[in-house]
Amino acid sequence: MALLGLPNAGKSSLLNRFLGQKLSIVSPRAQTTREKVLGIDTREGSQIIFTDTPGILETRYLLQEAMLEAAFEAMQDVDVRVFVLDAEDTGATPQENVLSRLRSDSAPVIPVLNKVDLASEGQLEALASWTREQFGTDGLRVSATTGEGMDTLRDRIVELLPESPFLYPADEISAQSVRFFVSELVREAAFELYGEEIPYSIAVRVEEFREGSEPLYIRAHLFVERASQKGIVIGEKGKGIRNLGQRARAKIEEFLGTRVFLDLWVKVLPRWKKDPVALRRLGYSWTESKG
Ligand SMILES: Nc1nc2c(ncn2[C@@H]2O[C@H](COP(=O)(O)OP(=O)(O)OP(=O)(O)O)[C@@H](O)[C@H]2O)c(=O)[nH]1
Ligand SMILES: [Mg+2]
Repeated sequence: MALLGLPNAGKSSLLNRFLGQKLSIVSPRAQTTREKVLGIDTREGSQIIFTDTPGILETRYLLQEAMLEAAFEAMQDVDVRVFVLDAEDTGATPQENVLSRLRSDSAPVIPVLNKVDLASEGQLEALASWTREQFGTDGLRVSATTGEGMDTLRDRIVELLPESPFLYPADEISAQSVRFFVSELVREAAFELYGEEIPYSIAVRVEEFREGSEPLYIRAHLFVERASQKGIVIGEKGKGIRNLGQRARAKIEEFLGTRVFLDLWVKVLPRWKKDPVALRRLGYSWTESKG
């Protein structure tokens, strides 16, 4: 199944809540997730493969094209689509072209009103009547924060999933690399520390991951678009990058359950968000015609 919706609706938070583990990065700011994040949940004889996706957005540069494509690709590939709405933001409904894609026959849609812990009854009713119009059913009320409604949502998903042999071993939680999650956690720390456009101009790539070392040695490059941004990230006397390193290290240690030495380097990769060659180097992909 795929978690789909506008940016900031709470898709990644829902994935983490389902898995009972922090897998996908979360921030109060929109457009945090840039790629699909896979989470595998096996229990009581069923296996759900959750796909978190980037928020569906209007694209202005190539990175966003890749993000949008990842979301649409997930929408196409899955058996069940969970369409997440931010219930406290009644205006946040997507445009008709997105809705018609969502409603297309290839997979059922479960509309979900997330953040019920923040929303008023009036907001919930307004959105429920909107989902009734669009999908013929009231949005399921859930909260990724309190866990409200999540069991019901899980049951609905399982009901709609087709019978199939397990695709992954029962003890596996994701199919993506540890390097990917490490780089994501560095990005999450950057969202917490830096304002304005900085987190959006940062890409992270793990360059070295020394298995067997104690503490585990990880070297990562943090790419920014301009020299001025490098200055901001590093900060006065290196204070910024030290803070970032500490925060990111704590997150990575929690994720890996082991002590980590995190070696962060800031590099300028001019206009990487718009440059097909740079984007590919950073692991983003999209169909060729847009590159
Ligand atoms: N109060 C409350 N806050 C929530 C809930 N779900 C998510 N949030 C908050 O909403 C913000 C966005 O959450 P994310 O999970 O990053 O949202 P997203 O849909 O993955 O966003 P993008 O990756 O940018 O598309 C974060 O600050 C979350 O803590 C909820 O049920 N209740
Ligand atoms: Mg997200």
